Amino acid sequence: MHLSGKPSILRLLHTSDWHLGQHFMGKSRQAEHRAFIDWLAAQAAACQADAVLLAGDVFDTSAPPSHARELYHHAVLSLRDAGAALVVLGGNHDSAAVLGESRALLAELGARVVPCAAATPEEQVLVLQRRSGGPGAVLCAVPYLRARELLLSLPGESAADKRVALQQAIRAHYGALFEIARERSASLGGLPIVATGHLATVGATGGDAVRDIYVGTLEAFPTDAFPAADYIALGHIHQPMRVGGHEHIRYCGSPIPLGFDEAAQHKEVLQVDFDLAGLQSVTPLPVPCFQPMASLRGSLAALPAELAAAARAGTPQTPAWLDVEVAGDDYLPDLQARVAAVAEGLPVEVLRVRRARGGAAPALVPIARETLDELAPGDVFERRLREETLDEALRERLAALHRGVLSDLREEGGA
Ligand SMILES: [Mn+2]
Repeated sequence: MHLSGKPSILRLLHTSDWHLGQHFMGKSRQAEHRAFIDWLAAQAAACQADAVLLAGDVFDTSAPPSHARELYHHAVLSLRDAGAALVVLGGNHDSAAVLGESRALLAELGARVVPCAAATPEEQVLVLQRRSGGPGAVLCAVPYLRARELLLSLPGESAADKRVALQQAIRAHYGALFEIARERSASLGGLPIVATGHLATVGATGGDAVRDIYVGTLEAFPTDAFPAADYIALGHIHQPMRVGGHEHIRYCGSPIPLGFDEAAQHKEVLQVDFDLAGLQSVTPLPVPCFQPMASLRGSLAALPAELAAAARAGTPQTPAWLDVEVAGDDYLPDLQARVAAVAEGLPVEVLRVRRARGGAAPALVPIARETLDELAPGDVFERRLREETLDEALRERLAALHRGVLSDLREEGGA
């Protein structure tokens, strides 16, 4: 970040990973999403943002329910009323066909939609206009890129070959757009260049949950393969972070926690200011918490105090959603009932109760009564491996391959 003292010529709001229509342990996120959209429109009006970039995963599924589509339309209209131009990029959760179907209609309302890689690179290079009139920046509008859009698969290629080829194709895609953007920028008197993306990158830093995403992945995109844009607005990772220590390459993260593992994260939208020299500043705008959520871990004895503390974030109208994991060696067949009794009368809703796994004597844990819901996929695989006689090197290799498969699945349908 540099503070040049020159006037800002363009102000963007960078957001991503809305996952409209998400259903979460039987709970709808509709009210939270609506509150977020109204908050975002108010921010865009208050800070006089010129444009809002939505960097992929608009919807949670490829066939979003009607209420999710309605929220999307509500966002388009609210941001138009707030005076900010909306640019929507497709994510790995989005169906390109669903985003594409309303593209021409939304263009009439000032929103530009790039659902997938276009037939020609020119279609993905957009000029962002200033509120006050006139061009403010050139945008390389890059959505989530599917291998089939960029490459012809060659018979006999290994999975590793395909990943290397895809990475090179993504780099070439950025390169082609950037060349066009540079010419466009020059012809407009040297405007800043912004790029978007919806992908995992190497060099992203963050908590363990995020780090885990990269374990075993070869397809994460190296930071130095991005073009020399003034700002790169990324989606796909739900925790806000800068990439590889770069101030100008950012994930803004999802605006609401999409799982209990995100409950403790700060959720934000990034306000990005440009002057004629390029990036001026990046300012996180913290998104208010519309639905308190917490993960509680501890012994049954400690639970009443923990529940009471978590309940302080809830109200009778909006009870706090809780994920409770009880530690201890006792076999507790009536755990659900015990937790429910402790929660009685508090403004909380316990969405999940689990027993802690592992401990000193995992072999003695009565796994027969366990349900699959209580286990992570890695645990299931590990237990299956335990039934085999394998040397340590082979066991580790199998576990690593399994992590790679899980990571691929997350890439397609996960974050
Ligand atoms: Mn996502």
